[in-house]
Amino acid sequence: MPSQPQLTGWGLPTVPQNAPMPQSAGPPRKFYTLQRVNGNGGNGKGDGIGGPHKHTLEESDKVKKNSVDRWLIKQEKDKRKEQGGDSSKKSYHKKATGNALATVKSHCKDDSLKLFGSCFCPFVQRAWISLEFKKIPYQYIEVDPYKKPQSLIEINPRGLVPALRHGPTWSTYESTVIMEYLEDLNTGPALLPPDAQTRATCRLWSDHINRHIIPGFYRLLQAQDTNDQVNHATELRNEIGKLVDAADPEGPFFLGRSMGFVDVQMAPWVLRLRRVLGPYRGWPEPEEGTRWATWVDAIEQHPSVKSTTSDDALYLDSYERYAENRPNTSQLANAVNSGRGLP
Ligand SMILES: N[C@@H](CCC(=O)N[C@@H](CS)C(=O)NCC(=O)O)C(=O)O
Repeated sequence: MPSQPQLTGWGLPTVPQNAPMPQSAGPPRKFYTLQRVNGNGGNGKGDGIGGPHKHTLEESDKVKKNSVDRWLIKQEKDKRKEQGGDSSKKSYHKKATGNALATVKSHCKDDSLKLFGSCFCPFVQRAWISLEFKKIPYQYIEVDPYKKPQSLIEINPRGLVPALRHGPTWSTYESTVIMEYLEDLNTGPALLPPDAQTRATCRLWSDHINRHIIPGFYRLLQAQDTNDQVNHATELRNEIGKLVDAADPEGPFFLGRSMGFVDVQMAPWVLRLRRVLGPYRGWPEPEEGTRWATWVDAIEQHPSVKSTTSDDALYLDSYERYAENRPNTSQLANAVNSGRGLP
């Protein structure tokens, strides 16, 4: 029988009794005022002299209030459509916050290399960390991948972020392909090691992350049944355990002292274990002194990771859709629900 990965310091994640609830919508807002036109401009001349108005003042107020009500109902409906459910629920953010916002602002100028991204997206963060790590000049363009603007479709017909344009005509997409392309530019520090065999090992473990860890993360997050959550948490813990066991024993990163390809592939989900699976599914903090804790800490503290990370609330809000398994959340959520691989 194959031996299970030996990990110290893993506690089986428990399901939290008090998962965060959406905060209240705040104090009521006034969306309209009722203006009485009769007696001031009612004759159509704006001279303050009343004229023959078609309605009584009360009817006039009712007509205006009805059109405001219709507008409000439409707003609610649009919001519901966008969030796949209830308008009181949290939805994905459309603008970075914290350190990531500062990075967006310092990369808003036109450049021949353009990263089309979304602030909440972990696949985007992979490409973004790589650009920051290599200090390659680039322009960051925030897009809503659920609205799929033409500029995104032109690069990626499937309308997924990240997408990369380099030069006037060439473009590509898929986070791993983008990372490989940036590596092939041979600008700045390398993420892959020089030796062919160690490069292959890095690609093998990147494949493990994409094939086993990421789907496991979403299976756990989307599961609504408590038993399923416990099973998926165990599966995810085991798949992460295999990766930790394959890492350099000293670390702190996968291959040793510097951050590399496997670390960047994994980093966005390491951040989201704490910020998303922690609050929604009781995923435990790494136990101090373990190899896993050393790795998580090194990833969290790396300047290229920090500079592409928003404040915690952005992730908590943006993943509520997944944690409630709302309909129409995303292509990825649909794929996980129907047992298919990642889009
Ligand atoms: N395999 C793709 C996955 C990209 C992906 O799923 N991106 C999400 C945002 S995190 C997206 O664009 N979703 C749009 C949709 O579901 O329609 C990659 O590695 O780049």
